[in-house]
Amino acid sequence: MHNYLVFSAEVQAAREAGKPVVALESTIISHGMPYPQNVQTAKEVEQIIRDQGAVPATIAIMNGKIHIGLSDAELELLGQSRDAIKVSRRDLPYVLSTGKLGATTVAATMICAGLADIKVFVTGGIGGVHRGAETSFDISADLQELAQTSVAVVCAGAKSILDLGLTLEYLETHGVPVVSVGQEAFPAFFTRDSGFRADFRLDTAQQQALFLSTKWTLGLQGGVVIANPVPEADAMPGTEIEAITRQALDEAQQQGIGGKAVTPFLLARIKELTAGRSLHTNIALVKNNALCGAQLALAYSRLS
Ligand code: PSU
Ligand code: MN
Repeated sequence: MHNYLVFSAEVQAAREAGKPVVALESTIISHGMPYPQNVQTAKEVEQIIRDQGAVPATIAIMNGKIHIGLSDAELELLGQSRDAIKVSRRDLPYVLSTGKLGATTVAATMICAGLADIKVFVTGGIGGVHRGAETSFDISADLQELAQTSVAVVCAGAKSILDLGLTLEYLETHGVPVVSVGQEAFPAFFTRDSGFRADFRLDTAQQQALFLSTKWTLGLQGGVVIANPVPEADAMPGTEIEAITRQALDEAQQQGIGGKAVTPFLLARIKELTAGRSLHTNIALVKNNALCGAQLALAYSRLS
């Protein structure tokens, strides 16, 4: 298995020194944000994690290897690529065995983090149960991964392109705890309040770390959603984002967009329809999550 893992020098040094490492996904770079803001954001997010005293490990698939930690040149390659494959659990063996360039989703990043023994992973938003899933059956593999892979996923909740009520039901069924930070509400990515409550509220990194270690010490395998709301000043108006989301969903249906193309299509359309303001919010919330995730990784490593 370890033949597939390649660690950057920085991550390798952290492993040897026992320093906490924070995983970062790469679909957000290749399919979630435009160039050059994607690469710029990826670098800034990594620096926020370093400034807290942890080590960032952005994960991607290159030349038949799982790269844990990318160089600036590798981030640039991924950020500029037009044909990087969006890699979820299903896609991993294909992209690895063919040597193609792959950007990992939440699900695939969790798998790779698990293989590399990284317990905390920072992203923007998780995938979930799509609106209309009762007919489309479109449920992100992220949820099934959270059910089985023991990695904490720090995010700003999930976008309301999804059916957030059904997403939370699915997570409950699979025993995935949803923990919110600083509030009771489950956040909705662009906005702080989805109208649904998270299962638990744990405000400090120490509390969150104890929660993780308790779960995993008990042998309760699987992930934890650490839902950290977007800062108030960077949030978008809820009514505006709902109208735009409905329009993007209608367009996806009219154009017959299906399968793994759905989420990237909706993300790109929302960005266009908000004239880039959603991108500002997206960048702000990922940075905010990096701070939260770095502190959690530090607190968790102090426990063990
Ligand atoms: N939601 C976002 N931003 C993203 C994604 C989801 O707000 O960038 C990406 C993540 O990589 C996530 C993936 O894991 O989309 C989910 O895709 P799908 O719905 O096809 O499972
Ligand atoms: Mn899907």
